[in-house]
Amino acid sequence: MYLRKIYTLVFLRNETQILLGLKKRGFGLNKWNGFGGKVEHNESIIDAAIRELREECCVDVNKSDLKNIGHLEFTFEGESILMDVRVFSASVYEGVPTETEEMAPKWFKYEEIPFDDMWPDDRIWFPYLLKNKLFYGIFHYKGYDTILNYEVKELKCM
Ligand code: 6OG
Repeated sequence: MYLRKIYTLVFLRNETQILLGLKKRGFGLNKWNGFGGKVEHNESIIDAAIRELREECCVDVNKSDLKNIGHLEFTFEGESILMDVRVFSASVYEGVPTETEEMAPKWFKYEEIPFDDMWPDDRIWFPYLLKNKLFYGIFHYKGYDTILNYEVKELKCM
C-alpha cells in the first residue's frame, strides 16, 4: 500500500515555446521542469496549481485558463509514497516569468527541450503534451535516474 500525495505541475506555452524552470533547491534539484508542488490540506488541486505557479515564477493564471492535460503517478523502489502529479497547461497568463528562490524560468523552443537535464520520464510523456493529447502515465523508479517500468496512454477525457 502506498501513501498517495497529490502534486501539481504547470506548463506555460505559446505556439512555438514552452516555459520551464530550473529547480534551484529540494526534489528535482538542477532539473528543468514545469512549476508546481504539493497540494496543501483544505486546498483544491487547481488552487494549488495557481499558487505554486505564482510562488515559483511570479505569474498569475485564471482557473478558466488552466487546462488539466495529464495525470502522472510515480513510485520509487523501497519508498512507500506515491507521487500523484496533476499536469496543467496554460497559454493565457499575467505577469513576466521571474526567477525566485525555487526556480529560474526560461522559454524553450519545442525542438530544443533540454531532456538530458529533465526527469527521465519527461522524454516519454512529453510527446503527448506536445501533440495536445491528454495522457496518463505511471512510472516506477529505482533511485532517481532509472525507470524500472512504466506505462503511458492517451486519455479521451481527464
Ligand atoms: P516540490 O517537492 O518541489 O514538488 N515531479 C516530477 N515532475 C516530473 N516531470 N517528473 C517526475 O518524475 C516528478 N516527480 C515530481 C511534481 C515537486 C514537483 O516536481 C514534480 C511537483 O511539481 C519523478 O514541492
